[in-house]
Amino acid sequence: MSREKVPTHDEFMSGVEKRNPGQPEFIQAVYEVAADVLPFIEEHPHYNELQLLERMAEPERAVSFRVTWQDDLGNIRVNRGYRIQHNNSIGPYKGGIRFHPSVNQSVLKFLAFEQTFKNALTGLPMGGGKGGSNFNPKGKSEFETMRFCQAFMNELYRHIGEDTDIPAGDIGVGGREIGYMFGQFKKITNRFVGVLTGKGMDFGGSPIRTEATGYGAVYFMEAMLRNINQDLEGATCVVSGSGNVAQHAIEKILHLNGKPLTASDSSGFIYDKDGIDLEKLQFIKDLKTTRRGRIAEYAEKFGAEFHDGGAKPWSVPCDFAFPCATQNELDIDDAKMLVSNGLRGVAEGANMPTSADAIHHMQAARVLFAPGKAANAGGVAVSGLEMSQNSGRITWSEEELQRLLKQIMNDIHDRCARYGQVEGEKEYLDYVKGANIAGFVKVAGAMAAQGVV
Ligand code: NDP
Ligand code: 2IT
Repeated sequence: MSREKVPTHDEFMSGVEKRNPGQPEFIQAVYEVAADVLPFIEEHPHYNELQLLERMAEPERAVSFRVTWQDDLGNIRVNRGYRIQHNNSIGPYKGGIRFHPSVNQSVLKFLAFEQTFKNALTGLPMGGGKGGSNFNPKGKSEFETMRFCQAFMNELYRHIGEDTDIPAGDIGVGGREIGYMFGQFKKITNRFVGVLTGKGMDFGGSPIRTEATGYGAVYFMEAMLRNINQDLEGATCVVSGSGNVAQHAIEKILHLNGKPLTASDSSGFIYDKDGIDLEKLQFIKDLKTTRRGRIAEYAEKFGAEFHDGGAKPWSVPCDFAFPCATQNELDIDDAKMLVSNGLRGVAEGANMPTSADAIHHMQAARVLFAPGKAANAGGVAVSGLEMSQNSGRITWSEEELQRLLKQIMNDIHDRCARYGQVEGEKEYLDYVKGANIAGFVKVAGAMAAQGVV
């Protein structure tokens, strides 16, 4: 087979940009992966012959649909729903659903692209997908949320299935929303199957799925530190976000005797100089999961500082940073501030929270840096284990799942380390490059074996 030479990064990206106008997040995610993978392809030309990176940069299917529902006042409301089925080479499409006003096709395509690499890194047989809606859950009543979830599923059910595409939660979608969507899927299809993960424990959910993403991100940090004979004991940790991922990152930091100092939401961040302890964390969990209030209440209750106006916590001096809110929440100025304050490591609980120039700045300062597709893979990994339990109609014990999650995070660390060697460095690993290449190799191998389809 003959093929022209491997494209340069600029050549490759100019094609991606032409095909995806007005989609900056998607272009950003592909740009970062291509920067690491193209030099690897240069050394392994058969990937080029089969156009594997080009094929991976195109979702296999992108569905967009109208979601019509009625609010409590009787008004008819219209939102847009999406499901991006990015790549099913190594297993059925798998990935979360996001409800947030900022959701559009670019955001979901970036998330589905990242998910494909992430799921490959877990070692479990899951392809990549993502979905969601521009629906804003803030201020909605319980019944409005339920009616929206049902209306969303009225269309989504055609595109998903336990062996086709298995959605889960993400921003704005937690156990409550998954329950409503599952109920509607079951009503429409009359089938009780593991078509969604993150379900309640009474109807097919898995132990520790709720905790898995945050715990996993801290396990990944622990694994990077273990590799250089260090640990989290007594280390100060700055966390952004206060949702599912942030809460459980804080919890695991506490289990490992670290000191979490901050939490945030879109209105600003709290800085607790005494540290957030388990009791204060319980307040955050109740505040965010049950009462759905604002993080400023923490400052009032415990006398901590509150920085408003959407401020981010990166000005607080720390050993380790865990961005756990959303994409592009840590930029180059933040990175400079963190490094000058003595930062030692970052694990991304969120997807693509750090800009590329910020990553490069921190890596140049030899800060350990774990990208989201590796560090936050614990959530989807336990989702994969939920799928296995559902297929076998059994529930494994919590101890077993705790053990498997830790094992999977350590394995992901080792997969990234394998491809993350840095020339001239004995100890320092480039986990970004390692994750991108390890994910690529797995998906590309499966695609190559399955022919040009
Ligand atoms: P939640 O909805 O539980 O929490 C999201 C948190 O981030 C809230 O504190 C929210 O504040 C804040 N946030 C969201 N959007 C913005 C924004 N545009 N600006 C500022 N703050 C914002 O979501 P999760 O904790 O589940 O998800 C957090 C991140 O982790 C996302 O990037 C998600 O993709 C990623 N992730 C989640 C996984 C999971 O299992 N849930 C798995 C892997 C990754 P506010 O309430 O004010 O909006
Ligand atoms: O970004 C992610 O990995 C998730 N939101 C979880 C996906 C899943 O299928 O559990």
